Amino acid sequence: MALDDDKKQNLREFFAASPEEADRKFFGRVANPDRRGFLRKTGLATMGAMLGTSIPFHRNMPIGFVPAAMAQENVLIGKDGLTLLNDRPVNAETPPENLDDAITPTNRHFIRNNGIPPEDVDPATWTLTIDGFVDTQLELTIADLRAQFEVVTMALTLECGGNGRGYFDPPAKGNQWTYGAVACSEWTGVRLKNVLEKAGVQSNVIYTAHYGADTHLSGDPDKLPISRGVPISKAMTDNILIAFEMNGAPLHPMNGAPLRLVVPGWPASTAQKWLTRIELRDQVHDGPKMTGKAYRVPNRKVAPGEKVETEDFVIIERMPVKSLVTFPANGADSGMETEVRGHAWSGDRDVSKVEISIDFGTSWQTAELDAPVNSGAWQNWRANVVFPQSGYYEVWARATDSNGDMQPFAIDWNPKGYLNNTMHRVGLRVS
Ligand SMILES: Nc1nc2c(c(=O)[nH]1)N[C@H]1C(S)=C(S)[C@@H](COP(=O)(O)O)O[C@H]1N2
Ligand SMILES: [Mo]
Repeated sequence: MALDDDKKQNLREFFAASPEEADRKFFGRVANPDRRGFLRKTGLATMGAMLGTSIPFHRNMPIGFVPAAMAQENVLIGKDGLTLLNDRPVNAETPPENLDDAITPTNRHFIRNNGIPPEDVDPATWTLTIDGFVDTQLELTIADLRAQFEVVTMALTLECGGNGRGYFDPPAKGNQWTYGAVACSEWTGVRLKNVLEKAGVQSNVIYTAHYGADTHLSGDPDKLPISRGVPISKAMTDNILIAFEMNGAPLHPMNGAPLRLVVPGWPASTAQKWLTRIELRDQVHDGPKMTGKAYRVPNRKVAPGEKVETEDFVIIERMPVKSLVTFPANGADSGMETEVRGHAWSGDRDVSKVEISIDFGTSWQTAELDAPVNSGAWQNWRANVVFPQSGYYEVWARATDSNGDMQPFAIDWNPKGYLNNTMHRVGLRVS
């Protein structure tokens, strides 16, 4: 791409401020009645020059639209193939093309810390307490977990509730995640359900509360960075693990070593790292980041920028249907024919269909879609795509789940920037 980073930034700002005006001024595009853009010859030439090629389906491009290859976020600091968004606490995501593996390698698993991770953890003496409304309080070492419960290995998808926040307009405060706060590694551990059954869940229990050993950014030992929980019905599902291995090795320190919860399908904030205690409660948990507006969305559709009262927010439960194109990379060169592939997932549901468009959503081709390797794992898909002539194309992917929910084209705005499951667009120069 001939475009330098400053120009990319300006273009983004220009389009963000006034998409239609930017489109008209920058590219000479005017809207047709169907909201598709009509690119005048000079505009077409400008866009083509910036992309280094022509755009065969330019008549289908929606108005107010930056080609995805130009809109790519600036990569801040590369770190094991991750993009660092914040260093205190550490937050880093994985560019989509580095998530191409069916099982995410540990060095490509995103990191989302709310506080300061514990140091010098000793797996041999680490204990997990199960208490609250239980028949028998348990104190378990990792050796106890291995000895007393069935040890299972499962591929499980974790996605931060704020993944995609970077594309909200007006913007939402917080880490500006783009696409890569999602991963599906292989986790080994014991089922949360089996451990809770052993403790004996009392009949008044409605919610869990999870506690970890990380410390609050302020350094105040009486404050917790985050403590979330799930309804007891969710906690008793088969695919939630108390995990001590990640991809066949001890957990990575940033991903919760030596012990963590893995809760697929729900905001990964429920998947407590550096896990020390699970409490069973007779009321909804009220720990840090459970209350207020954290990990909550309005109980109704709201207009972009609309102010919503705290009491109108509800706790996010399952994550919505979503997919990612992991090959080719956005901005790549391609031959006239290519395999396009990626992953798709939908919290507590299966994905039933993934479709690909190369003509800005006018026609769709169905991809080959694998079943999940186990419940809670993302599904891999691939399609062979043939381009009719050389030029600039966008590959769009959209998944539909077993309930018929399909990924939208535009963001359903919410004040905290959660649950962005819009279609992933990848720009390609084909020749
Ligand atoms: N103890 C603890 N657990 C935590 C967090 C944290 O800050 N502290 N962050 C949560 C959030 S918001 C997410 S998205 C996931 C991220 O898991 P990862 O860092 O292994 O990718 O961990 C969750 N568990
Ligand atoms: Mo998160």
